[in-house]
Amino acid sequence: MKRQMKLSFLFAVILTVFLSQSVSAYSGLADSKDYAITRTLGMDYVGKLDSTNDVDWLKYTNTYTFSTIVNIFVMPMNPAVNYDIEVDYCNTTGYCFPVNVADTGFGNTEYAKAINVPPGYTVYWKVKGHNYWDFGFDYATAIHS
Ligand SMILES: [Ca+2]
Ligand SMILES: [Ca+2]
Repeated sequence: MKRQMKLSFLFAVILTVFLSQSVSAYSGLADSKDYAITRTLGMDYVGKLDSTNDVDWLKYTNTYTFSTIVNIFVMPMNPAVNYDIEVDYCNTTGYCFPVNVADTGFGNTEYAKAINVPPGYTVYWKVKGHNYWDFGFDYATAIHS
């Protein structure tokens, strides 16, 4: 019994630490492309959509002198929610076009795969709810080479 209590306390601490990473996520944060959160390749970003109209924009610019192939994903932190990513791929003159991303359903990770990013190009991606009720939970997203 004592051991069980200890474990659940530990779990609560871990959960609190985990959830506190997303305190900066709210409607008004990164709601448009102009205010997209700049990301580098690698580390996950944890955010939250807190209303039906809330979206979060993120972006990555290839600052290398060579092209890089990237993958972008969004993973909902709750199996009851369906989050989507929409990708906008922009060249050095600011001309952008969308990249189709297939929906993978409730609770599943969604991927934009094998996007070739030449030097100076910027990839924007928007995290949004799939349905009007898909919000209220954290997500993790990242861009990886
Ligand atoms: Ca937002
Ligand atoms: Ca989805």
